[in-house]
Amino acid sequence: MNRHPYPFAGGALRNFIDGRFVEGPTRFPNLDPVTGAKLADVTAADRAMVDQAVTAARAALKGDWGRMAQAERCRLLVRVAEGIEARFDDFVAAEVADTGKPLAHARAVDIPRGAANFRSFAALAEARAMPSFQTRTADGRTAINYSIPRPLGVVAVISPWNLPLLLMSWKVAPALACGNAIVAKPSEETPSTATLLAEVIEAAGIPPGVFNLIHGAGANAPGEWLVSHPDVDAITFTGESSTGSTIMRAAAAGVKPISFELGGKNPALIFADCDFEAALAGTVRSVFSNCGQVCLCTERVYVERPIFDRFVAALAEKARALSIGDPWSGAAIGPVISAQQRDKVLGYYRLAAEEGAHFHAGGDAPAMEGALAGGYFVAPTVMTGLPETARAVREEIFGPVCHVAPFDSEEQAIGYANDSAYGLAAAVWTRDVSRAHRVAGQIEAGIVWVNDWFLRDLRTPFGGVKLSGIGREGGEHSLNFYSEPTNICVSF
Ligand code: NAD
Ligand code: 6OD
Repeated sequence: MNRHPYPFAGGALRNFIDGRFVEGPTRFPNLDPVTGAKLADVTAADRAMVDQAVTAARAALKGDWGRMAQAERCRLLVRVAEGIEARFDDFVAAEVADTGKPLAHARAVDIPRGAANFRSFAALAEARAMPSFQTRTADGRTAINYSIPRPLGVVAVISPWNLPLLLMSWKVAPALACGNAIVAKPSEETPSTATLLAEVIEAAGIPPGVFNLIHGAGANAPGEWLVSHPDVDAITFTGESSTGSTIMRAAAAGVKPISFELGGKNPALIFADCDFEAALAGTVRSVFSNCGQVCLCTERVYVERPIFDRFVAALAEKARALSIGDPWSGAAIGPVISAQQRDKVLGYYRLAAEEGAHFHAGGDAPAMEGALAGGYFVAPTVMTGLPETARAVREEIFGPVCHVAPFDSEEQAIGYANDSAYGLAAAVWTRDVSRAHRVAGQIEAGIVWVNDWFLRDLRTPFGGVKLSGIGREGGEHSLNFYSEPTNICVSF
């Protein structure tokens, strides 16, 4: 496919505050993970700009946005979806440039979901009805009870780099649909689609101050200044569990509502009665999609012993066959996001080797040629032989890698799946319907896929247990988080 130009090539990305694009006082480079070359400068917000963004959001709540009919708000959100679709190629080029992700992934998942998030939450919010009912007390008084949803106020949205537009819009869309005003901070690694989103939001006619965007890093930087800002009413965050823990401390000071979608160390349980080819293809997808950089990716594969050797051999063969390279050339595996992430993943490969892993595929960095030699590539990796106590089996690596281990009973498989500090997602592969329900119901995770992976319906609850998060978003769960109901009890 012809390379569509990166929309900010050679320029400087700006913050979006109170309806205006403004430069920050300092700059940092936005690097292309495919080559390591600079794509553009990003101008970072300083503390005063974070204040201005929060002030603008507060003011917007008191202006047209606060008075707007729900139907009109939802109409504007549909215009945002249309705006993303109208600039589809720009969004794809920006997402691919920032992340190096496979072009097919950006075209089929990231950008369509960015638009779908706005459409879906506009429709859900417009159709929302809260129950009302009549009450009669023991002493004979009667009342009608109804509830009205109010926005939370100013919502801080902090998002990561792996699915930048998808994950930012997953929070921005329902928060706007519920009438909030937003200050959003994308990952410093992926500022581009967030900036395009600000352009689209402005063009859609959403009033100034309703959506503000600040650029910069997290700790001791705009992220931290935003989540600790006293005039922010709620925080919604997607990222690492350790960052969630830090942000929770900031939220605790103001007893603020939080919604956290955090890390995972997700298992796949593959029973001997599965459809082998489907389980294999599904596991290849769940381990290697987006170079393993989806929080839902499988990093622990447990295979019932009768098919263990065959499955490992087939998975390793598929891993070795994955094409690695430039996303615009159609490669299935791109680089990881940064030099730091590459070093982290390679560090886990070395650690796994020290812990006794046997590598069936990968385990190192592939030799890349020409401009790609400066990119952040790691090899798709399949390993076996580690004890369940190994750090490479217990800690989230967030790269194109899995460890495969055998199991001998349903009980043992469930035990392995649940023996984790995380609880985000799991996949179960079996043809036995009773077993599928029995096993899925015992797995400690926010979502369990049976005979599939990453099949999404935006109405379902999405989130994690244990270190993987707090709360649920999706459908009514998002509407419930991004609004506060007031119960009104009218005696008659
Ligand atoms: P990260 O936690 O390093 O950064 C996420 C965001 O938080 C960035 O915008 C960053 O600048 C900001 N940040 C960092 N420190 C901060 C602080 N002290 N205060 C405020 N903001 C701060 O995560 P990442 O490396 O960008 O993303 C990868 C991680 O995200 C993985 O652990 C992955 O599993 C997780 N993730 C989870 C989900 C989910 O839905 N559960 C989805 C995607 C990614
Ligand atoms: O599909 C979603 O709604 C979602 N939040 C996916 C998260 C993927 C994590 O990287």
